Amino acid sequence: MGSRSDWPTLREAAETLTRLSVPHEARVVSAHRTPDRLYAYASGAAARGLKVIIAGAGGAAHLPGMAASMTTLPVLGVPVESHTLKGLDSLLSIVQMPGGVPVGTLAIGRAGAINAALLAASILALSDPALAERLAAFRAAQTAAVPETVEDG
Ligand code: RP5
Repeated sequence: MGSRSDWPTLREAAETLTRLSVPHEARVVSAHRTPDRLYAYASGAAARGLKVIIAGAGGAAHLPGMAASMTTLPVLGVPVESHTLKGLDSLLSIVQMPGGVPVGTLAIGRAGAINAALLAASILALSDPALAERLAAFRAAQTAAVPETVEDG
């Protein structure tokens, strides 16, 4: 994430990965305040064994795109809701990548963070049958938890 202030949003991704028993790490890496850290993190990610990067940032959210420019790992971008523009700035900063350097962009805020984790799990599950089973169980439990009427639950 681009700042510790992004953690309330990105924590949703971390918690979702924990629920699915997907090993992960959380780091603060700012495209603007810590560019050298960003370079080291993104360019070294594959060699460290990372498989997917979830990059969340707000405002002038250059973190996901810059990370994607330095790795061919899948990069999933989460637009953090900004106070001034409600995350529309973050969304547009992340989604409008030039052709050739992809960032899979999720929804603004909590839903985007959760879905980034689920999408990362789906990618990893392609080569991890046990994770695929856990993911299917997660979705089945989610479906079962939806009440059919407003009186239920
Ligand atoms: C972005 O600026 C961060 O991703 C964060 O969403 C936003 C504000 O950062 P702080 O000023 O709260 O550290 O780089």
